[in-house]
Amino acid sequence: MRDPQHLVKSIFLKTFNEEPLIVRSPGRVNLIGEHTDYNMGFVLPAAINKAAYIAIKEREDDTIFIVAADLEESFSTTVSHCNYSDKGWPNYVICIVEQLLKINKKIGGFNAVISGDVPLGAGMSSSAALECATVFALDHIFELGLDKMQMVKLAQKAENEFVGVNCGIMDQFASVFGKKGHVVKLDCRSLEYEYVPFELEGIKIVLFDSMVKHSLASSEYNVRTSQCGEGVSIIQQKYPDVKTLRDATIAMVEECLATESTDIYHRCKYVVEENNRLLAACEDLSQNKIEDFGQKMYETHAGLSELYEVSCPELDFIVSCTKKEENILGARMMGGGFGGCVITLVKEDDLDNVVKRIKDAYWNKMNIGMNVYITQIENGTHIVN
Ligand code: GAF
Repeated sequence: MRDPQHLVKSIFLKTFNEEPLIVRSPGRVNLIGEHTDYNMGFVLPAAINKAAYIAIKEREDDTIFIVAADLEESFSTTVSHCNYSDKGWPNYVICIVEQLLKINKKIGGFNAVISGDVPLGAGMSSSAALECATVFALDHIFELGLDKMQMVKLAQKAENEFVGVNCGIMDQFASVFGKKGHVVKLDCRSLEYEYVPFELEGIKIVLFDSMVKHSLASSEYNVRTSQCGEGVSIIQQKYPDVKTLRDATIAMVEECLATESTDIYHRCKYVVEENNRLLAACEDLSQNKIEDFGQKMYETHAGLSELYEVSCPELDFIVSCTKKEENILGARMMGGGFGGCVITLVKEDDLDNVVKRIKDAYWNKMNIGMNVYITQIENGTHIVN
């Protein structure tokens, strides 16, 4: 694959014959704290060495002309009559334009070339990365004066409204605020955050991609968000101060939900446990107890699979394979679920052999060739030229 940064630049120069601004916005991993963001809990993501790129420059007129470098396709519309495209891919740019116009930001026409190396549909937030690259780039060329948190919220709103997924703030936040060598402990209620160093001697973050892109992901995601909301409404009848699952305790969940629908009880139990688990995992990190941290990742997977029911046989199988490897410290499915990647912490010494054994086992059992990504933690959205 060609380097996407060079690709967007060379295609921009060739197509428009002028020098663009280039913005890089990364995909993300999340170490622990899954499905906690929209419940106003904590998450622990990091931006990675795979990113979306946009090369961009303003135009004299109000035309928006976008080229997808990898597809060799283009799309054009105007700011005054801004349309979505049947092709799909331009809409991750257009949905940002739409949000900016809604808040009365003055933007003009622009030329853009987009590309990236965040695998699509692998749960590494390729769409959030492109949306964040776009809002950052438009803010810069049209001097809109947005701060980073406003960009994150605008990109999240675009995803909610255009993609129709009631996602939380984690993916956009990680893409914009990521910091090299650090995970970000984000409190999704107050939006306060802390950078926690995550450069573990001899340990790599390795993603095993199940290659499953489940069509249920968006619809089931929205079912989960409303089940959590229903759980909160029931708990509130007895404990009015509970506004979100972040405010609930396990004791409250047991008292108020154990006799309710099993689904609601299980979903809420998982979320409250996961939030507590994340806080304990951060303690492990601060004391360098990485084995304990890894065990908590396994507990998260069990909760996601059995209580939250967002895993799938392929992800469960990969996690079961990792348990046989003494050089894997922890593993769990990552992101929304129903496919995508398993995130693992692997000791570097035996990395090649571990990867080979898991790839082989997956092929033998599922007849699927998997991709494996050895990630590094990089900085969030920034200008690269
Ligand atoms: C998806 C969403 F976009 C995030 O907001 C988050 O809820 C995640 O699933 C699950 O933790 O990536």
